[in-house]
Amino acid sequence: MLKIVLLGAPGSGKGTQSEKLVAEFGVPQISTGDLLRSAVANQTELGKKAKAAMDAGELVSDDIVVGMIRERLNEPDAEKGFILDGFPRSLAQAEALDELLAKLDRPLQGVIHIKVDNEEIVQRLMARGRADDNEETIRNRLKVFQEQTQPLVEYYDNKDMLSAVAGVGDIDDIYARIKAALPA
Ligand code: B4P
Repeated sequence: MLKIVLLGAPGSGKGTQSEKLVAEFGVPQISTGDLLRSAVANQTELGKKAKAAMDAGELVSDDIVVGMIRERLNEPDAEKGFILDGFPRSLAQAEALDELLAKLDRPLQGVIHIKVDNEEIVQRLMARGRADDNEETIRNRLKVFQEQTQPLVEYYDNKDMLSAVAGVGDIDDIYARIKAALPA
């Protein structure tokens, strides 16, 4: 039963590698980015609140995102495990996750940090061209990552839960590195 977090800057390949893990391990990918984009597309109240932050490359409020994750982790398919993709993204979210998983008695096994340098990220995301993939927003997302998400590297390292993987090069090679880094 795989219960992991994929941590990495925007465009580091979290979504790409999650799909491969889902196909091999049969546990759901839980992507806060996907959940938020779906809420925006469906014009739900939550989506309306999230849209401006997403368009600007800022984080959506912890309350909204943690509430979404609480609901998703309570769905039956998450009982067999999960790959958290893009969550947590702040210390407050990491602490909320610890609390949620303790209540569910489903402790996290480990955190994989996919490392890619900023210039490669800007190139990849400009090539993808999603609504929030323009240069100004990408640079802001990288700044937000540095300020709010990077502290999680130390947070999980202190808990001895962190493995770093080089995220540049062939997608299958990166996947092999991730598999080698998975918690036993
Ligand atoms: P996300 O959807 O998480 O977007 P992302 O960080 O860009 O990651 P994504 O998974 O899409 O990129 P990937 O690396 O797979 O978040 C979007 C926004 O939602 C945030 O800015 C924020 O506003 C909000 N949000 C989400 N979660 C939140 C939270 N927890 N709290 C608050 N707000 C939150 O892929 C990128 C591209 O690289 C793809 O085109 C892919 O094909 C390519 N690629 C992948 N691997 C490659 C490789 N090895 N070589 C070359 N290209 C590669």
